[in-house]
Amino acid sequence: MRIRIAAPAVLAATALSVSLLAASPASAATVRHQGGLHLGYIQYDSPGRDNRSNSSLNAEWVNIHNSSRSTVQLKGYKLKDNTGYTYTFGSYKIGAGKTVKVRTGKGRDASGVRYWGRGSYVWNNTSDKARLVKPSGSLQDSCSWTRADRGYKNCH
Ligand SMILES: [Ca+2]
Repeated sequence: MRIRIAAPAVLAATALSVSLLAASPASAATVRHQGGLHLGYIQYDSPGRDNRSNSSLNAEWVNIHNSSRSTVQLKGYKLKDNTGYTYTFGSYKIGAGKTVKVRTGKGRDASGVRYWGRGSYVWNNTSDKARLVKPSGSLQDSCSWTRADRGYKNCH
């Protein structure tokens, strides 16, 4: 009789631990990046055929978003792919709540947009990992994708 009463208690305890496990990935996501500076949307597969034209190269881009409450100076921050290709920011202040887009091709830097200046694509269409590295060399944020992401990834 005692055993029959104990069984529902075990089930209840199991259900509780399952709900705790289900909650943990969400809390891990909120602390994934430090200081509010993080990778946002990434258009890793340029729409249309990869013909290496400058407009196609510039249709491949990474957004970096500042969700902190203060302006961040990006000078010395690096954006890296899996191969080791690296874009290093010059002096650029990203305001609180603002986004800066780093396009792969050539162009004139302006507010909200930086140009890597490459003559070939950087982000692999099948799978790759973007890394945002601090001037100190430590990792600020990273985001990876696979073919299943269909050309576009939301890393927020
Ligand atoms: Ca690409």
